[in-house]
Amino acid sequence: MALRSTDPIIAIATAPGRGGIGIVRISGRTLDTLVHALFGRALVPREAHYQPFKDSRGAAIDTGVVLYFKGPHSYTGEDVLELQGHGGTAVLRRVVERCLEAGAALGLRHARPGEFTERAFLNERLDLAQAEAVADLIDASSASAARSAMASLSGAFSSCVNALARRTIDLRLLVEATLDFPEEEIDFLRDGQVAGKLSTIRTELDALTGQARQSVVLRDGLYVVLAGQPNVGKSSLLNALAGDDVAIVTPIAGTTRDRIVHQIHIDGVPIHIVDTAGLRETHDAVESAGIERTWTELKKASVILHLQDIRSGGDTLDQAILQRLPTGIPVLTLLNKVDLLDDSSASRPTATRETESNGSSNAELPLLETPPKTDHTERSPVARRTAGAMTLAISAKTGAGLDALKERLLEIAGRYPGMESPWLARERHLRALTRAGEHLTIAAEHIRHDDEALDLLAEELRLAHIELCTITGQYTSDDLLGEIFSRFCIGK
Ligand SMILES: Nc1nc2c(ncn2[C@@H]2O[C@H](COP(=O)(O)OP(=O)(O)OP(=O)(O)O)[C@@H](O)[C@H]2O)c(=O)[nH]1
Ligand SMILES: [Mg+2]
Repeated sequence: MALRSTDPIIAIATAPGRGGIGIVRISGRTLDTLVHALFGRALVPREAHYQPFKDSRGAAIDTGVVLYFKGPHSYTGEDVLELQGHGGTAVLRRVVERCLEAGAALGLRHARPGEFTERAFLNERLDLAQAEAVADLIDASSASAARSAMASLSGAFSSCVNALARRTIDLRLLVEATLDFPEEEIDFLRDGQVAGKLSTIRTELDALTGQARQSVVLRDGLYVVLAGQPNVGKSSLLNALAGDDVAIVTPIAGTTRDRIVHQIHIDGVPIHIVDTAGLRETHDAVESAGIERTWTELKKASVILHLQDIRSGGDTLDQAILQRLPTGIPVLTLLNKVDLLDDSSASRPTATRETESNGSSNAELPLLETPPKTDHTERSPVARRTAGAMTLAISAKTGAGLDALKERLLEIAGRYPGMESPWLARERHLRALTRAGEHLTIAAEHIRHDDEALDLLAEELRLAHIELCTITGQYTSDDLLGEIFSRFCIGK
């Protein structure tokens, strides 16, 4: 892909469909001749010109406002022309066609997705993290995500990364200068200066990584997968959390076959709830295919909700499911249908007759950290799996326990009330920060072991520095750029 081509480019910048205003945007090294061809005169940069947009025979296609920005004082750093007309698909297409015709001699062509922002990056109007924030701002689905994306776009995240990169450079200079005087190496390491500086960088990097991790959850959300035997109420829970009839619910075991994903927000945190086919032995080919998908989804989960029927929870099938769940992913055991508990279990602290009879749908049921001593839960695999495991009694039907469930999900997301990520980071940034941290760990080992490996220490610092630079795009391959910008919408 000719990523760095400098042909002038054009695209409709507004969303497809009908709208009050539609904007066609053009960017190129120099657009003065195109301006002349289109409007028969020069346009004063940064002034609004009310203009007819005419076809080649002089007939009006539309009338609107034209803005001309001379590079480098523009979004892309090149000359940028914006034609703001009426927001109809056909009229905007005609404007684009007319511009392509008038700009044919210049080589004007349709822009690829993200190509305007890519040019802004290549012309150093934005660094890479800021360019990514443009897409994140457009994609932000909650007010807090939009605020954080805006902070990243204005450079808040980049400046944290740059500050860290500068400190790393200082340390590299110190270490590399000493490389020239090998006899002083050991003293140099022993005087603690390097260790001190390294540990300061480490502390800052860890803080930044923690914030980035928080921010990735804010941006990408939690991937919460519902799993359990057929008929335990997975689809009912999805519907209850979504507040909508998203999935089909029937008393027939094996209702859900395909995976169903629905996004909700809890306290501004996006949560993707994934409903899956119930897990059991089956000879039905379609159901088996569904069950295969369930296991695939479970591997991708950030949290697994293991649903069980509270009346039979923890039976051998539940145990077998629990054994097969992927390790390293937090599992919440949900004992569903608490509304169906009969009188004999009225001693349960979590589900009483009153809860059901007064119809309260938001009755708060406490977390069952210690399983109550009843037949139902003695068999349930409460807290047998991991230290992080938790059990909660809920009713997808009445809504009991769902507030506690939401709270728990927010805790797992690492979020507490009022907390907001100061900027928006992506998984890519988090990976780079983590890798930088790994290089610093190895660097610290070299110092600690006093192994005269100053050159190895220098190399680890260099690698950590490069990782930081990939975030802002100072060291970035064309492949990565292609991948990042291709995910933008056209016209941005
Ligand atoms: N009383 C009561 N019934 C429930 C509750 N949750 C689900 N049900 C009923 O249980 C039956 C099965 O519910 P589903 O939500 O379809 O169960 P599922 O786990 O998605 O089942 P499959 O898709 O077959 O795996 C339906 O008749 C629901 O109305 C609950 O909390 N209380
Ligand atoms: Mg279902």
